[in-house]
Amino acid sequence: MDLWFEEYQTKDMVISCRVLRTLHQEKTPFQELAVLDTVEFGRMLVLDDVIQTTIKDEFVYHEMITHVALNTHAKPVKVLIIGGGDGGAVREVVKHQSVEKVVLCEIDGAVVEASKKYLPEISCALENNKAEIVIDDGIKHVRNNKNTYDIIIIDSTDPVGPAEGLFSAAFYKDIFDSLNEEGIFVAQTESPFFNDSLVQRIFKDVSGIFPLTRLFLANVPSYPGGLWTFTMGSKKYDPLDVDIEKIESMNTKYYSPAIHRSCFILPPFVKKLLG
Ligand code: AAT
Repeated sequence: MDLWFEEYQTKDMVISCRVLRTLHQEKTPFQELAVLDTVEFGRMLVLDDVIQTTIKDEFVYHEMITHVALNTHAKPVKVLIIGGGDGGAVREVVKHQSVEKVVLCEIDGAVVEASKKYLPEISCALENNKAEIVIDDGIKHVRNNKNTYDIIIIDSTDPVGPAEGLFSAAFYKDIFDSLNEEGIFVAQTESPFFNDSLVQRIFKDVSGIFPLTRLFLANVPSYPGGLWTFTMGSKKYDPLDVDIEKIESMNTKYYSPAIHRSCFILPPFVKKLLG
């Protein structure tokens, strides 16, 4: 018998993938967690029936949510990741020589445990000696750590449940205060097709708080519509001023110096959202 996983990407649109095996399923205090082995995407982490990451395309998302910001900063030393319990963003951050410490603040310890067990390719750096794992709400963590980080990465679930507050203007203000004076933050900010008003609202909120706001794009096939936005707020550095000739090779599969530049080239329909 064929088993199919279905995700309602919107209330009127479904993506469906053939499943070879359900490797893990549990109800955590925060969400319903599953790890599936699928034909097209390989192993897949699913939270509340929404695909979070897959072996096939995780590299696009994890390279883009990290390297664009880290290579924009002159010398990132202390990095915070909020969410991202799978460890994919940590794996990319520790590739940077200058980084001395990366704190992963994930609300749900079960995501970390399941990723360590079933997704070793993604979670491999969670044991790295630069990495510190904090199981807590990211909102609380930034409030308690002012003027601390060079880079803050918001690798969060969609804006429902525990992640809802991670998309608010009040939270972006707390992020601003948790960064030191040359700090940069970057967040995954959903689809420009299916979450256009959210993308627009976030860009406006961040622009009201940070001197410089930029949006960039990448293609993540397992997310709704594929095309995905990331929003960056920066106190000093502009990603477009980076001398891309000087970017060190990081052994990446999607990110490259040319992509560092081209990901900021936006189609007119996206540009229009930003006003
Ligand atoms: N690396 C890609 C995977 C994710 S998972 C996002 C993580 O954010 C989840 O493990 C969830 O438990 C965690 N999270 C949610 N709310 C909070 C919070 N308030 N504080 C800390 N962690 C939190 C991202 C997938 C993006 C999917 C897009 N459709």
